[in-house]
Amino acid sequence: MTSKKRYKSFTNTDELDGIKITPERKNQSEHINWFPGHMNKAIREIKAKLKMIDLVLELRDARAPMSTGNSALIEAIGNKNRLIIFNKSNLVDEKDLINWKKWLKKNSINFLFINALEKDSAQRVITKAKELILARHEGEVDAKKKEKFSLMMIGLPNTGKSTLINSIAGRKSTKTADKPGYTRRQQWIRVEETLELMDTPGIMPPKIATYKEGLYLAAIHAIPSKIVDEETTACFLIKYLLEKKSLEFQQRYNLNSLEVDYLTILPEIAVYRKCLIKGGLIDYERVYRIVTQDFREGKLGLHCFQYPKE
Ligand SMILES: Nc1nc2c(ncn2[C@@H]2O[C@H](COP(=O)(O)OP(=O)(O)OP(=O)(O)O)[C@@H](O)[C@H]2O)c(=O)[nH]1
Ligand SMILES: [Mg+2]
Repeated sequence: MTSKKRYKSFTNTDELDGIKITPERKNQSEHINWFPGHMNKAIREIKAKLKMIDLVLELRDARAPMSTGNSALIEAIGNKNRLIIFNKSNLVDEKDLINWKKWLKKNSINFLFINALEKDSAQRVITKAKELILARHEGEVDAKKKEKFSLMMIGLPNTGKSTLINSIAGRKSTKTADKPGYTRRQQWIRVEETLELMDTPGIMPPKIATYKEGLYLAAIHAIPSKIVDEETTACFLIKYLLEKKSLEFQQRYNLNSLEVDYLTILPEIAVYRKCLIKGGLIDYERVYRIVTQDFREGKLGLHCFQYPKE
């Protein structure tokens, strides 16, 4: 719906000062949190099923490898064997991937970087999962004859758990959507006689450590816009891309310079993408949506918010 309040005059950029526009203008100590009741229930249900599971596949988003971990989930699975899968690696720069792989190897962590939409990734997950399960049973009588593998998919919302299950199964066995919190209940998916997978609802950490991490999670869409609005997410992203001097960002919106304040960028994008309404007013909501969506689809370059700790 069009409301006067949503639009600011393009010709008078001073008006921008009048509106709530940046994280700075909000309370910086503000905490971002999203932990609806069904997530608590989902943790209890994971614990209840662990006995039947050979290996837990923990899905994370490769654009925020640390912030998409969840200590509450790790605690819930206890000492169950775990493989960490960094999904959406097609949206991450090769250099970042190399750094992370080095760090993970050095720390003896079982991991894979994948793109859940690809068949080849699904195959790599199954091969590695079976390898880890058999290695744990090594030395046991009949270990090599283990005939049935039960895997459980866990992780934050929207990390691609259901998508990976469908790629492994080779059919649409569970529903997916670019909507955090889409899967609401556990579901077993039988891939073949010898392989079954459990889909689970995405679970957030009960407390997100810092405001910045909350913004990373909003940017990759692990948190819905009803919790962090698109204005906050888009302004954070624009500042991040300016700081990184992203040429893809500059080219996509035909920006004059990256050496400017992000407030200068908003009208530029609006003009270039025709987010204007009668009287030269800017539809800011549309600008925010375009930037957020383009970033999530990798159209503003390949990025990773976090670097491995030395
Ligand atoms: N670019 C890209 N998109 C992906 C990848 N994997 C999943 N997606 C997309 O991410 C969105 C979320 O996927 P889902 O599989 O529904 O995520 P989920 O982890 O099951 O989410 P919840 O059910 O909310 O916990 C969908 O739009 C997928 O198409 C990937 O490797 N690369
Ligand atoms: Mg799901």
